[in-house]
Amino acid sequence: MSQPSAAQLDQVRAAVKKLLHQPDYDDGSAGPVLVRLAWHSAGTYDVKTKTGGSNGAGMRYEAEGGDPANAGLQHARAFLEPIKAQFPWITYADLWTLASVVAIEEMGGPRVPWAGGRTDFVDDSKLPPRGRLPDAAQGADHLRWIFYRMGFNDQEIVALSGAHNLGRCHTDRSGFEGKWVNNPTRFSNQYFKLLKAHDWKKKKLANGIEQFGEVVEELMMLPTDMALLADPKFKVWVDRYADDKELFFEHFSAVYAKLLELGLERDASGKIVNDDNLQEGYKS
Ligand code: CCH
Repeated sequence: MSQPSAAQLDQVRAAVKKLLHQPDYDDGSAGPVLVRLAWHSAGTYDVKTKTGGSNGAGMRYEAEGGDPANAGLQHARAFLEPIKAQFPWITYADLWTLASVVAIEEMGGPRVPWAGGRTDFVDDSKLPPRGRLPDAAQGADHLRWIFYRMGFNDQEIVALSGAHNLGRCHTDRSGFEGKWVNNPTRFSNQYFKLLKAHDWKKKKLANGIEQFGEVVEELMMLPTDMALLADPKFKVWVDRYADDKELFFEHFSAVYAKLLELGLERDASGKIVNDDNLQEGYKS
């Protein structure tokens, strides 16, 4: 069998669309947690050592899946299991990343270019150590340290952070609590608007964790979200994205596509090169 065809991938896309509606889960959609799954699978990448990244879907195993930073993402993986069972030819690594771009688009966000070819082979020598994902209690220096390691610049950091339009924090996962925007299942630039509009005040939760809150709508911001406002170089992009939804969508699409490609090398035709571990169904 050669690479999965566009028609096959369309079947997977359709199945993901159907699965997004989850009336008994959070705000009624599996979308936000699927986006977080894909981001955490890719966001372990290190450009210097070429370790980490979405290839391999290592989060299925304890070494990566048990990282406290990944708490709660088992729900996202469980949502996708029936699709994997229905379409066994797709790798987990492709399914997780593809599901997130379907979710973003279905929630009203931009279409994100996506290409398949990731394998489920976990190379132990390339396992990302824990601590590669951002710590929400920190500030701008930490964000740069984490995202420069993946190869992103300041503009890209701010654009990616706009994903916090979606979903919420859960006390039993990260210790933080609440959502960033009023409609957390609709992709928009509301996060940037609210970041600027409200008078965010430090607030200590019952568990001792500090986040930011405002009294008007009972929304929240993480310390790292507030760092985007406080840092002049980040703030330039917060301002631009708050004012211009089109620009944000365009930049988000580009940077999210780049995130999902971290660690993959393709030839001019888009085929993954230097990978002997392609799943049987993907070999041409
Ligand atoms: Fe995030 N994020 N994120 N985030 N995130 C959380 C939830 C979501 C940080 C911390 C947290 C990105 C960047 C950062 C989503 C997408 C992205 C939570 C709550 C914390 C904490 C987890 C919980 O309790 O369930 C930090 C720090 C950074 C630094 O930049 C990026 C980049 C993306 C995607 C492009 C999404 C979506 C959620 C909601 C998940 C849900 O379950 O609703």
